[in-house]
Amino acid sequence: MTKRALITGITGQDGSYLAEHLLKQGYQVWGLMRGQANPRKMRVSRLMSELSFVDGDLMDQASLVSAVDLVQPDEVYNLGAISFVPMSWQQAELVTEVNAMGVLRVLEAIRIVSGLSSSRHNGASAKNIRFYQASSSEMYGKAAETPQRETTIFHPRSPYGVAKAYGHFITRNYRESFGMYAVGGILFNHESPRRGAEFVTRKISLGVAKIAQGLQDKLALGNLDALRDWGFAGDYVRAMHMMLQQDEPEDYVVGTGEMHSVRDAVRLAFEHVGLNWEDYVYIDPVLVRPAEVEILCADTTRVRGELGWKPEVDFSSLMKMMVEADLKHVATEHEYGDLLAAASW
Ligand code: NDP
Ligand code: GDR
Repeated sequence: MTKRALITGITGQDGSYLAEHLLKQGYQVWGLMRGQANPRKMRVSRLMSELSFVDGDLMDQASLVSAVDLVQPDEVYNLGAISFVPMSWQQAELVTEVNAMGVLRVLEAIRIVSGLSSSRHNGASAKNIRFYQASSSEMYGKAAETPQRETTIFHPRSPYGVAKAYGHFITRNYRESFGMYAVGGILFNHESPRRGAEFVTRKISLGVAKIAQGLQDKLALGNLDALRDWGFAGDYVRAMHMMLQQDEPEDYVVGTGEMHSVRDAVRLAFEHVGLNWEDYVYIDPVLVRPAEVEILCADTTRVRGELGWKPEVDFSSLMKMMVEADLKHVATEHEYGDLLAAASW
């Protein structure tokens, strides 16, 4: 029987890689699409003939019930979120609505469509629709230990991280309350040429490409000392899928287990085009966050040992891949726009 998957966040970085991965595995894939004539639909234009879309918004409970009812999925991947951390200080309530309450709404949609009573555990049918929640290493924030593992206590440092922690716990709670197959993948930063231009690796690769082609003089950045465990998005969507194929639902940390500073990322990217980063980069204090997450690094023992997952692309290859892709985009699009680049994936 062909499996059916519903992905929220289909127009995002991970949504596109996951859709590709699931289509290759023979799935029928539906993407939840919000808004009228969403311009970001272009981002999945390459997959248009194979993908189906269903209207819905994480802010709208009824739309999610209708979407789950229409698609009758075997697996739901909730990747939809406002994912840019700094925005969560400016629009904390909105970010909480989408990133926290949105998770509850998807779980409720699954519960309602599965015919599960909210007051009684009803085992077998509860496992029919499997649910993946896009949890985040931002939940660790100012963690008491490094590397961070599944049992490390959360100390989120942004409204985004707090909302993600709610999403993680409510997923676990629905698993425990209703016997749902519902898991949270605690994913560390993952990047690609499809990454939004506001995130630091893509900001760097785009900046380097424009500087190398004489279209930009300087690159403004914030905290260069922050340490992150950066991997390739295409690798991480495999882990999402694997998490839903296990006998028992479990949460996993997913990362490379290696950390690098923002400064390392900048140096590598500039080196790739034969330039010295110190001649171009300056610090803009506006880009320094109200409360920073200084150090994140994954303890990958369980994901490697129990799931058998491992990343294929290392940090240096990832930065090269992103710079190479942006050199091409910038060369063909002088008035560079993220959407135009996305259309040429
Ligand atoms: P993106 O920012 O690229 O994509 C976010 C997606 O969420 C977009 O498709 C957007 O759709 C959708 N979305 C936003 N608001 C709503 C809403 N109200 N209803 C429905 N959909 C909405 O994120 P990524 O692909 O990078 O990340 C995917 C998920 O993984 C996110 O939940 C993120 O928080 C989480 N995560 C990401 C990590 C990373 O390093 N990339 C690490 C850990 C977790 P639209 O086009 O309509 O705006
Ligand atoms: P992050 O990613 O906040 O970790 O969240 P981002 O790339 O935005 O920042 C990483 C680190 O780089 C520092 N930094 C800058 N960041 C940005 N965006 N722009 C700058 O100019 C800049 N200069 C320095 C930041 O301070 C930070 O320390 C990402 C998102 O995908 C989340 O949705 C996801 O949950 C986490 O990764 C895991």
